[in-house]
Amino acid sequence: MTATIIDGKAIAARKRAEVAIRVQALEARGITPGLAVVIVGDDPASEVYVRGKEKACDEVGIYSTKHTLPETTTQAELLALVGELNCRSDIHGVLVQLPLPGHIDEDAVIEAIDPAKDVDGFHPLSVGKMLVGQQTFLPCTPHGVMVLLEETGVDLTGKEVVVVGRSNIVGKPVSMLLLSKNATVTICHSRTADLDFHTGRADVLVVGVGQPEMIKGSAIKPGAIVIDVGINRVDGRLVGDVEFDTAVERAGAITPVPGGVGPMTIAMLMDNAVTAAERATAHE
Ligand code: NAP
Ligand code: LUD
Repeated sequence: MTATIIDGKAIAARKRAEVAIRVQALEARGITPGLAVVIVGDDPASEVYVRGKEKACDEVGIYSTKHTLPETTTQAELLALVGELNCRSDIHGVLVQLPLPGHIDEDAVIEAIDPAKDVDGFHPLSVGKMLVGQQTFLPCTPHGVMVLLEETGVDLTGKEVVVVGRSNIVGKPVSMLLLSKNATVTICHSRTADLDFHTGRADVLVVGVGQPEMIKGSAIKPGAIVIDVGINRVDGRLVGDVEFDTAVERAGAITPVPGGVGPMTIAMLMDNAVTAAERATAHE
């Protein structure tokens, strides 16, 4: 039996279409949602992702501005730009693409973003609100993972869910969202003693480690739902953190790379940008 392929590309397209309808409703009130994307340096992967974000903005009707700064930009210069964007009334969402050059303190930049415009959901206030279940901006990739799981129809209540990776942008937040849906969540990382033991018990396995094809089919519970967040370039080809060819023979459902979580990250960003505009203009 081979797994059902979870078509992130198609699900993301549907989400963008839903967002476009909300943009029309804002337009009818004379409001155009605006998103500012800041990119520092010339990391080729970041450029691809930011281009995808601009293209999605055009498609759904969000006004977007792109701010490309040189690798040599100082932290003070970047903070000054973030400060300007925070003040602009035509910009409802501000995003600084990561990673930043080594001489810039990422935490300081994230904290400088107005939480009302934090469409990445990376600000500590946003993270804290998510943790306690208050309304905020959910981080795009973890939120995209939750939407993909919802689309499979799985009821997470009581399920054994294993997350591999504990980063601030993937593993930790996705674990908290899964917990909020009543899953029993195990978080694994580079110091986990027996990774296969944990992955082999997972009804739902979410992997975000940045290690090409690290999780083999033999480590997956037969019939499990596998969400592969990883994006790795190997010999000019994109592969996930899961070895797709062996995993697809074991899993019940699996996301491909590309065409899985990646497009969802962008779709959920569109959702957050429009939400930011809706919230900022609720009393207009
Ligand atoms: P990261 O910050 O490098 O974190 C990697 C995590 O994986 C860490 O928690 C690390 O453990 C763990 N890990 C590394 N090697 C491991 C091993 N051999 N066994 C078990 N755990 C291991 O990476 P990230 O930002 O979370 O990104 C992870 C992957 O997702 C990357 O491929 C990235 O490109 C991709 N990504 C995709 C999207 C998307 O939209 N699809 C979004 C974000 C990231 P320690 O904490 O112990 O070091
Ligand atoms: N920083 C992100 N850094 C990296 N894949 C993305 C991403 C689209 N501040 C901030 O955009 O949300 C972010 N906010 N991230 N990422 C990763 C992470 C950030 C990753 C993949 C894709 C955004 C994407 O569209 C395509 C796919 O998987 O099908 C493939 C695109 C390709 O590389 O050809």
